[in-house]
Amino acid sequence: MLALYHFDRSTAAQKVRLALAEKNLPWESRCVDPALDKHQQHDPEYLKLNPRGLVPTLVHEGRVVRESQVILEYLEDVFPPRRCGLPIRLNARACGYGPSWSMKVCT
Ligand SMILES: N[C@@H](CCC(=O)N[C@@H](CS)C(=O)NCC(=O)O)C(=O)O
Repeated sequence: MLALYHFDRSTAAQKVRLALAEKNLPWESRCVDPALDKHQQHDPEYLKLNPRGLVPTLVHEGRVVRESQVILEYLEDVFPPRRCGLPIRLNARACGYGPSWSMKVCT
């Protein structure tokens, strides 16, 4: 299970939520409320996960991943994008990348 420590207004956490949604991955929300009267990002329990007291933090199968960019790379490695059956080069050509058939014929 993936657990994401985050709060709604955090743009760094938003990137991670978008990646989770794009990959259609189920995840548990662990809200870290930074409100002035709460400061949950400085709770001793949370600081054990993220000593800098920042969100987001992802926990997956006991692994703690910090820094939004690192989390995005982790998700890409562990849950790579699904590809359809075609080889990658064929896929790319079908999308209009690479030399097209007509260009090959004309040159
Ligand atoms: N480089 C970090 C930045 C994380 C960051 O600055 N998070 C902010 C929210 S966007 C935060 O936790 N702020 C709480 C605080 O400063 O106490 C990342 O991308 O994960």
